[in-house]
Amino acid sequence: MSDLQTLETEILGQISAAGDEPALESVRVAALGKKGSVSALLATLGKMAPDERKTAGAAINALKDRVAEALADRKTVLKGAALEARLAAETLDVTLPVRSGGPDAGRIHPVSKVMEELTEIFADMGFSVAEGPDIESDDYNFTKLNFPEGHPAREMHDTFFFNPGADGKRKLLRTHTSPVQVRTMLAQKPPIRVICPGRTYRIDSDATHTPQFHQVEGLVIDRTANMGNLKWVLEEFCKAFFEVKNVKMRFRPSFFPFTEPSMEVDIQCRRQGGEIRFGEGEDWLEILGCGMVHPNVLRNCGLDPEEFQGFAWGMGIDRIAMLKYGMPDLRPFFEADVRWLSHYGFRPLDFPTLAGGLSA
Ligand code: 2U9
Repeated sequence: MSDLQTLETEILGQISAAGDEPALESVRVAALGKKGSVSALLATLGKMAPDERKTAGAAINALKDRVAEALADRKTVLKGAALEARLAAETLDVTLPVRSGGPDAGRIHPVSKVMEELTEIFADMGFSVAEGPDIESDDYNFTKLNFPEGHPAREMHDTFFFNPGADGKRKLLRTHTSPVQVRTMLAQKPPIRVICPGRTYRIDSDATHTPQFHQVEGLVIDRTANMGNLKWVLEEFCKAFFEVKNVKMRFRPSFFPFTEPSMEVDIQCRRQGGEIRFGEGEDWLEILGCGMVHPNVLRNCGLDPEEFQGFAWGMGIDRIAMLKYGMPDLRPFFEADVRWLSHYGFRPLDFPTLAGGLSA
């Protein structure tokens, strides 16, 4: 056997013995690489006489081609085998039952759930959500809302004040979300249709009050917004939120500095053995306050009351969550007890939609 044949047999043997792609690559480098055995043979051609170079050159190049072809064939085989092995190793039994725990173990807090529900209901009526800071100025929380300096209504709010800053002014924790509407009116022109859900703070603590609580307020400003529109919006909201076909509402005169006239609103209910049902019965339950925006507030927020008018309302989210989901005590809302949350919380992927049912 010539030297060339011996070399070819040797290399082809190594190629078929290579068990994986890295081993095959080593064989390729040893034969066809810069310092490989076949490349070394090709390098001898330059020193040969022209006749000898012609025959030897043809033979060595043919050897090189056969080696390259054998390498390519083996590579295809090895690639296929590697894929088969991976597919076999990575098979999943899709018929196995879903594991408990994991992301499904967490629960959405009823306050978050009710905020999602409110947003869904009011978004459907054309409202957008506005947000603002929890730390506010006295001006936005009180003065612009028609609470005169030194007015007892400021004290009624039991405000958490910060120490005065370099300018001598005291910042505070907002006592209602109304400063968000003030900011909205200062930043955008009517028509305005916003709801403002968020955290609020008052120095108050008993079975039905916590120092930090949640409110949602709403504001509509345009040229004609009136009490009839206000009544419709609130009735539609109550029907959608409590998931009843009809609900009777009662509007009683009241007082807030920022609205005139002002009203408190009760909804019809039936109390039965510790349970409350809405949309039926002879009892009444107060759920919100509302009114037409006071002309002074419009003026303070850069709007001419001769040109624009509007209505606003406010309600406690914690309270309506307790009513809707039958939670008797407010304090556990803020205690982060997983046992309470696993009982009253909601599954993370059950998003409330009007079409699919809010609390389904
Ligand atoms: C602007 C103008 C008017 C917001 C309103 C109420 C009535 C109200 C309370 C209900 C229960 C707060 O959580 S609660 O104690 N709120 O009764 N809120 S009208 O009126 C506004 C707000 C902003 C610029």
